[in-house]
Amino acid sequence: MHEAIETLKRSALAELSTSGDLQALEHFRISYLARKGQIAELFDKLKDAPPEQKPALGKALNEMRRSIESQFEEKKARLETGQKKKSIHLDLTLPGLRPWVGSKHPITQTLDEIKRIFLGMGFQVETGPEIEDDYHNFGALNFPPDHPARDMQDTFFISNDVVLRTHTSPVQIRVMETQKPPIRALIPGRVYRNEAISARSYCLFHQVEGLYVDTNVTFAELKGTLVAFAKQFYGSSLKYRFRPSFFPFTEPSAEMDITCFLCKAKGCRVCKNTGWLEILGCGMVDPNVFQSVNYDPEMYTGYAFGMGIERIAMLRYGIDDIRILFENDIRFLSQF
Ligand code: 2U9
Repeated sequence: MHEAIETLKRSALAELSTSGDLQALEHFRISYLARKGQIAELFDKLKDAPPEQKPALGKALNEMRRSIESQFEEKKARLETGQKKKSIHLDLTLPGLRPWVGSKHPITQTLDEIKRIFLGMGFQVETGPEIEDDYHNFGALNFPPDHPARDMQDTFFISNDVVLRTHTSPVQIRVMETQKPPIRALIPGRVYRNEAISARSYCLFHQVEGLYVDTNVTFAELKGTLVAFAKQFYGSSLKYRFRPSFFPFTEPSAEMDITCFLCKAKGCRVCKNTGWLEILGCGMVDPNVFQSVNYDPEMYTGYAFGMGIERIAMLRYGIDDIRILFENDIRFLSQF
């Protein structure tokens, strides 16, 4: 009898699913659910079943009837309110959706190109922490105790002795603390400065710095390396100049300018009518810095350089507001 219950349930539900209007549904009701319908007929047979099977069979019959009745009521309500079962409408003639293709952020693209050039000259990428102690960010780099960069106005302090690094130079200190010369390191990374936010400056930006330490490293090698870099990055026809400058960690120090590629050195708003663009700072590592890392300044010399990536990317792509590089606006980013 269990089999008969199951068979009736299956045929009732199949018929219910094909009953497309109220008339067909009424036909279904009479056939299955009415007082003399197929379900009632099966209930009648219960009296002939062996007494020990009656409770289980009664339960199965009741469940079958409840299930069919509830689906019948549901279908009836749906047909009465004119609702059809929700279906997915597909218009196969619509044009397809164009998938979004991601691209690298202009800062990453600029950094990748700089890395490619210096890796080709034997430099190796090194990284370090963005939260630094005062010693690695300032002391070991020959900043005097009263240097203005140590001021709250310029540096984000986490505690008296802990800062958000203001440059990537502490990584070079860490590299020299753990490795012996020769060293050819390229250090890209995020740095933080407590400056008023404007079109020209932001509270964080990216730098890439380089350090080369060995015996007999000269300023001529520094110039040769940086000119080779600039020619690959900006084009071989550029003109360049080195101007004297000052940094606590290098002596002598210089800044490198190239002829303005925006106005072909005729003078424009970006080069402030000088025809020159400053692209990086550099110098020979100060002997005091070597002393901090226990390198003998009589034995070793070295050069270092640094550049701000935002500035280089802004010049390269003609961007006039640094803030847009940090806003993640898809209308801006999808242009790269
Ligand atoms: C060690 C020794 C020397 C890194 C250097 C510069 C010159 C420089 C600026 C460029 C634009 C910072 O982002 S910016 O504002 N950097 O001009 N950086 S030499 O010299 C070092 C670093 C580490 C141990």
